[in-house]
Amino acid sequence: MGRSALVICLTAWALAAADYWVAPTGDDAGPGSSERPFRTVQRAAQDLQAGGTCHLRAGTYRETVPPAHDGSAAAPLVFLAEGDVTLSGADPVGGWEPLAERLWRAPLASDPGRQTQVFFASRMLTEARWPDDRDGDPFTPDGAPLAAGSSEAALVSPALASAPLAEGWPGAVVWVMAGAKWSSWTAPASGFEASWILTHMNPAKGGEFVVTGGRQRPDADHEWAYDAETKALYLQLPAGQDPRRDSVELKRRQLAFDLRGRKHVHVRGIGVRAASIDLREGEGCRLEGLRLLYLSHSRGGNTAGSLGEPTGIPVSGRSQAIRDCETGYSSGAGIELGGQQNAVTNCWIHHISTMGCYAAPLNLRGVGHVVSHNTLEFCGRDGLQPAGRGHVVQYNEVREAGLLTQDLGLVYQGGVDGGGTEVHHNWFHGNRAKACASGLYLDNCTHSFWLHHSVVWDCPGLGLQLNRPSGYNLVTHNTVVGQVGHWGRWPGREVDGMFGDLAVNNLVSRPLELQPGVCAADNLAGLATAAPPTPHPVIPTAAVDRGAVVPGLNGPVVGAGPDVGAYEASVEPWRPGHDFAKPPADVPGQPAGSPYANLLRKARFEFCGTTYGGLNDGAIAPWTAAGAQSAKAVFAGGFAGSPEARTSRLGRDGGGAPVLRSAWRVPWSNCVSATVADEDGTRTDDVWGSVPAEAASVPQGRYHAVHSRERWPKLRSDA
Ligand SMILES: [Ca+2]
Ligand SMILES: [Ca+2]
Repeated sequence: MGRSALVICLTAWALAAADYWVAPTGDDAGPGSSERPFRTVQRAAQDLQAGGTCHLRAGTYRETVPPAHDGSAAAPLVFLAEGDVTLSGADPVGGWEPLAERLWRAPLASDPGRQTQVFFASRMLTEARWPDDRDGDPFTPDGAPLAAGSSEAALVSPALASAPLAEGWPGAVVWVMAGAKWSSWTAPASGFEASWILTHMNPAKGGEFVVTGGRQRPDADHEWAYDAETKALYLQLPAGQDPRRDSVELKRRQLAFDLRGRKHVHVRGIGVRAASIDLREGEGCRLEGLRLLYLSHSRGGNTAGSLGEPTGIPVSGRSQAIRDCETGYSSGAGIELGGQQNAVTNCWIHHISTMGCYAAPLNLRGVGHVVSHNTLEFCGRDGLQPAGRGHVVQYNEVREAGLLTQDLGLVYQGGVDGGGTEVHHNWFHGNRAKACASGLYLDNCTHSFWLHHSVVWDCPGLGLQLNRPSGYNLVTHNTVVGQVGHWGRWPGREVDGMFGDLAVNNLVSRPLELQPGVCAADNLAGLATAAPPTPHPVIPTAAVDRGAVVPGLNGPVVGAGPDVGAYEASVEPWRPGHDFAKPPADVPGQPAGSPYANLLRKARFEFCGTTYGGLNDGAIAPWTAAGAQSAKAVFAGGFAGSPEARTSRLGRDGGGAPVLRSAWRVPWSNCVSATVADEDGTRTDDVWGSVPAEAASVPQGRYHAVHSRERWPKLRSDA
């Protein structure tokens, strides 16, 4: 048998896997053929094998689909919409009777829980709350003002005097946005378990709150409530609207597809409503051309910083892809991307984090993801949080963030080593936070990012913010309408530095304010235009050919030299964001890398091992103890008080390093010291780092110990 014959056999086998059809008018007792389709997708999913396709005819399916089998890379398991298909997490509610003017009641046997939603004529309604929501917009909380005397134990407000709450309190949940307003917190009305965020969210500092649920009855149009005593759902509608005429739906299922642990399952063209899809711990699954609306909802009850549960589309495992999808309306995240080498491409993700917490349209963790050509907009807090390491974040447009919170960025991350994450060719604009509204914002102890060729505008705080300590962050060829600056958490301490940071060839509308130790050269201040970039920012004549030639950092160059800023004159301008009409190809998932990046990952020590904002990867990976090689423990007090630290190079800022407090629970045993040679072998340094699992010791000659501009080629003096 020749090679060609073998190929034919494999193809024939792939085609042999049975296809199934499903239609709302079908019958699960039938064969699931095109002529006699099944009625449920679940039924088809039981029998569907690798290489088979489940064809969904137009209509609404109210079920959670757990495929029983895996596909393979060559023969995926496919769920394909044929026509307008919706998988809904909600069920119709009938049996409505009028109680009083505009108030309606229907029997409901059991409490639908804190994650439910009610829809009337496809509109999402509001769970009964005080004060009432004035406009149906979750980004205007319409809360009661907190007065002096408030604390996490008791909320004080003069507005309470007129609240009809005496019977409504039991079981109610309070949502509070207070203090520094980094995040909301929620608690049962009877009490709250204090956590870290309360020290900054203390309601004594003012803010607002809303009381939801409990035994409140609807007292405003478009409010609903469930009452366990009468086992009934209550609804107030505007005069003339009738739940016996238009449909009422109640969310009953969290998932449309449960793809946890599944391999090579593809879902194409399907609409999902009031439900999500779980892609954790899988491999090679692919969501393509989906429209997911109202994917996550919760009233909370014991939250601070995050909802404490998976929200949006949770993804882990490896080689998973979400592309050409619309994902909208989540009280938590849009997509939570963990695991390895997963991709989100050409997606439109909007109206996210209506709870006002650290959930974002895209929350990254894990390693080596690609986030390309997406539009992320209308966010309670940040637009994108790139925790984890080695990601590529490119050609995205991120806008309209900070609608509920303060001190945030369109891209925001604190306390991680990015391990070479590259953020490039993006537009970041429209931060609406009332305070500290930044564009690109790497908060304290964030290291080893490369930010390049992005444009930032319409951010009243800092356009680009690197909070100290900050290390090995490369900032090159960006156009920033606004200021580039930094803020230190521990002023006056030598630990509070910007070791290894670099800023080159940036076009900025205001002077750069960075520490003297930062290698800053060939930037142009005062020239970035305030106009939005359509199709790209105006490139000032003074910026043309004016940039430093640094191989590996410049983009395409026309003329005598690279232009300063994100765009090169005479080169076809790039445009970020999603385009469903002309979807971009899948992109390779590797950072290009810079010769100037820090190669020793986690050479600085962060808030590792803690759940800083709930966003860290929670581990010091990829490092483990060096064993017999040279492992040493540094105890509370950290580098500043340690003789070993004082002789170290990487991981400190010419005399210091981040002070690590024991309360941060850094796994000290992972820390090692080692002696390494500089790249060219001319200098030997003691470094502090941790040793990766794959290496028994730190090999010599791989690591940059560069922190002075003398190493930089052809840099002119700064403007
Ligand atoms: Ca109300
Ligand atoms: Ca509102």
